[in-house]
Amino acid sequence: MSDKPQLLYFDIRGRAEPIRLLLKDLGVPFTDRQITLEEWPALRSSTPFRRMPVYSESDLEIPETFAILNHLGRKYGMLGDTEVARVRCDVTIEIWRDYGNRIAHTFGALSKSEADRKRFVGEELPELLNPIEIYYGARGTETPYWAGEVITIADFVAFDMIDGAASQFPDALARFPALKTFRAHFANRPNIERYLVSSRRPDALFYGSNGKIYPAA
Ligand SMILES: N[C@@H](CCC(=O)N[C@@H](CS)C(=O)NCC(=O)O)C(=O)O
Repeated sequence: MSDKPQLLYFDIRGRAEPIRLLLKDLGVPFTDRQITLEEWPALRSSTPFRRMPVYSESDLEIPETFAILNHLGRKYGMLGDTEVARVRCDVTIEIWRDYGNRIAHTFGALSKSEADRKRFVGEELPELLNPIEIYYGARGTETPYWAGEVITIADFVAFDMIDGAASQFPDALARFPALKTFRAHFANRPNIERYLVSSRRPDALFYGSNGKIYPAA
C-alpha cells in the first residue's frame, strides 16, 4: 500500500465530504479517488463491506465514515481537549448524523414537486434544525467551534450538513442565524476557502433516485 493516504468514494460530496474537508483543512496530502456509479460494480467486492467511503493509510484500511473520522480525530488531536469538549463533540456528531438520516428522503423525491419542497423547507426542516440552532447558540464560548475552544471532527460534520442544507434549499438557513454564521465563518478558513472553489470538490451533493442532485441554482 502507498504511504500516501487514499480516500475512495463516489464522485459526489455525500458521506466522504466531511473527511475530505478535514484532510484539506489540515493540508494532509491524500489521493481523493472519486469513482462513477458505472465504475462501482467492478470495485465493490474489493471493499470490506461492499460500501464506501474506504480510507487507506500505511497498513490500515478503514471502512465506515465515522470510524474514519474518529481515526483522523485521534491521529490529529481533534476529538476535544477536555471531557466536556469530547462529550460535545460526540453529541454534535450524533445530532447531525440523525439529521442526515432524517433528510435522506429529500435526495431526489423533493425535486419532483415544488409544493413538497416548500412544505419541507417551511415545516419539516425547521422542526429538525430548531433544537440544533438552540444547542449551538448555547455553547457558551466565543469560538465558533461546536465542542468548545478548539476545532474537532464535529465541526467538519456540522459544516457539511449545514452547507448541504443551504446548497440544496437556498432559503433553509433564513431562520437559523447561528448556523448561518457558523457556515460563513468555517468557509473562511484558508484551506477550506480554497477547497470550496477548487475543481476537486465534487459538484454533486449526492445521488438521488433520479440521478445526481446538484446545489440549487
Ligand atoms: N455506514 C456506512 C454506510 C456506507 C454506505 O451506505 N455507502 C454507500 C454510498 S453513500 C455505498 O457505498 N453504496 C453502494 C452500494 O451499497 O452498493 C458509512 O457511513 O460509511
